[in-house]
Amino acid sequence: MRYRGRDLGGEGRVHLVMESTLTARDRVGVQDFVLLENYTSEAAFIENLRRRFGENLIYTYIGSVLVSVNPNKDLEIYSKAHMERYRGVSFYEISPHIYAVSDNTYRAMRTERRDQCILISGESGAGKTEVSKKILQYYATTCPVTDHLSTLRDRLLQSNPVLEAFGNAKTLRNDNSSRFGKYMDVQFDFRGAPIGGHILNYLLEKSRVVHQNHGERNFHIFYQLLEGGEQDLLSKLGLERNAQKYQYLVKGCCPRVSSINDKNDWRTVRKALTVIGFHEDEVEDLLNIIASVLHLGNTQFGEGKNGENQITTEPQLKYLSKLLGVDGAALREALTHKKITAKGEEMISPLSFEQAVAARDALAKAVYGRTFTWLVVKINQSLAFKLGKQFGSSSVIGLLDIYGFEVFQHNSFEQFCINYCNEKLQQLFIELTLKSEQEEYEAEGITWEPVKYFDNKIICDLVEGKHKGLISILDEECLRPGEPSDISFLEKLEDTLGGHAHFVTHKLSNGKTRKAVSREEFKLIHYAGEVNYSVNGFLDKNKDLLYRNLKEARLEFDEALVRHQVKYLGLMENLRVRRAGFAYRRHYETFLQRYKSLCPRTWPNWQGRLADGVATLVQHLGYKPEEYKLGKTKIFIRFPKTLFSTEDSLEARRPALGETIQQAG
Ligand code: AD9
Ligand code: MG
Repeated sequence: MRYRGRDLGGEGRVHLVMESTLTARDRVGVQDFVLLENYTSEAAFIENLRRRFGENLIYTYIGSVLVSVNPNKDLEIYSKAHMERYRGVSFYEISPHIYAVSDNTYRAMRTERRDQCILISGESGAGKTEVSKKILQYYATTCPVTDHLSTLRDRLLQSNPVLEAFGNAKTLRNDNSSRFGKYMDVQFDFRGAPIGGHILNYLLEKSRVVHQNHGERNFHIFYQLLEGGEQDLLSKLGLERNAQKYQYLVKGCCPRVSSINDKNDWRTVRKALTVIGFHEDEVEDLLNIIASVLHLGNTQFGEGKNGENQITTEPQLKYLSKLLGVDGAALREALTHKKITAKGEEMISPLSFEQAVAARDALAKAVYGRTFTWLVVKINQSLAFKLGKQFGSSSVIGLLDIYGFEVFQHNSFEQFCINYCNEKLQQLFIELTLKSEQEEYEAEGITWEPVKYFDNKIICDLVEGKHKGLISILDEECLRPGEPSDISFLEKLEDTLGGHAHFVTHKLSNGKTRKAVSREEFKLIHYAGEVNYSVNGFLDKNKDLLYRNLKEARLEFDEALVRHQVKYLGLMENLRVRRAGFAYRRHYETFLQRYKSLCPRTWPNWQGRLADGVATLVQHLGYKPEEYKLGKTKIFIRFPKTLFSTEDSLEARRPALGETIQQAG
């Protein structure tokens, strides 16, 4: 998992590591991967993560990128005191933490008056959502807040339990897995106080409403309502306090989860809805809809006297009509018939049993999906910045929390969407990392050799290219008159994309067949690895986006999992980029202030230009020309060991320095 904030205070980097002894460094590893001696070795990279993890040090930098390993246990590192420790402190002066990233991002926003964004990525269960909450808590606790803004702050925080209740579920991988993507903007005024927020949601896994894999659950809200709802409320909604009674809740065979307390969570959500500003009648509407989804799931069909397909569960129909406020007869008709237009005339045609079940499930998914969208709209209304112009111009910090790259034995449209999304994120990430690095060298007048890296734009173009991209071809096939099918879509792909270096089907150019890809699959060679996608269901799913999820859960340091993520997140590449340039940069003033005691000509005070003072100092220290460069305002040091030896000299001189100061005192 990684985060990116802007690196405001490049100087001061690795301060803590340098303060520690070599032995300690060996034990806890390095806190910034750019310090790794053997930085091209994946094994050394993972060993460093392992050592730090063993010491409960879950965060490590690669420059301004923060890598985090989920501890899956509560660590005492998120208290208010910890937050205070990271306030206003330069990025590398203190051990790596999400609060350091949060604080630096915040300060960059304020000083540069530019919008900032923190990108969070990683596999399911990596801890993305947890960290996005920690960032929000950090801002809520440390930013200035006046009385009338405290309401907004509370609403921002309370939006999480509500969105999680309706958009998260237990999966095989994560008991609280986000089944939607979220981009949240927090808006700040000129004083740095949070004044508004906005949430963009996408790709809710609506299919979960009607089906869950074994060992998984539906969205939390259903269980919360049944466990925590007052008896009166349940009676009004026609519900029983037993999840086993509801078809949409029994598919995964796990109504209860040991790590989840649905009753308590229900109270939290009810309170949060009130804090956010939902009126009682709006909450009632919301719960009516949740209950009606459960009733829909229990709506059964059977054969009537004349062989027609009909609803056999009258009580459900009664509740549905009451809760949704629709006429019972109209609902009955809608669930068992469809309208078709033939020769310009509208006709009603009965649905078969299978068609009726599919229509029922489609209705449940649509109702839930729209309710979720409505919920986000309501939350956004409550977070909207309404305080007028007296607060001056504002800037935002955005938080992105999406799915991670995933590969299963069987991959379908869902994995295609997720992996494409990650491909885009990876592209953005590499571009930003390189760009900001290059910009700094340019601004400081430093020449450097750019590092070659794999540009995954070629894969993004393959997927999103106009007319010739995979998505365009899919859309065109969905709209094509005639009888488009998943296989005709695959054939179109072969015609258009065959021969592309990152696209493979079973057909070989010599007319023979490739065994590794079946006749119903295409393979994409992604940045992070090769994935075979089965085209089955692509057309239907493209019209109605759904999602599903994975396998076993990640409690100790799982090397295979870590290795995979190191690979797919491109961390080694990122490290190479960082190391190919200059590992450290410091403003002349900071550098001189810290090390001036190591040179008689700069101690106790250098009177001339700062750049000349630094040049004098490093010459005295014996830096070789290839080890450093002097920019306009900063010194750039290529190798960590150069700075290590300077730090060691400082460490060795400290007692003597102390004596001098004492004597002078
Ligand atoms: V998914 O893609 O939405 O399925 P996430 O969001 O990456 O996934 P999440 O934040 O939900 O994972 O974390 C999974 C679980 O790991 C949490 O419910 C916690 O129990 C646990 N976790 C995550 N981060 C931390 C942490 N910093 N400290 C302790 C953590 N536990
Ligand atoms: Mg999540």
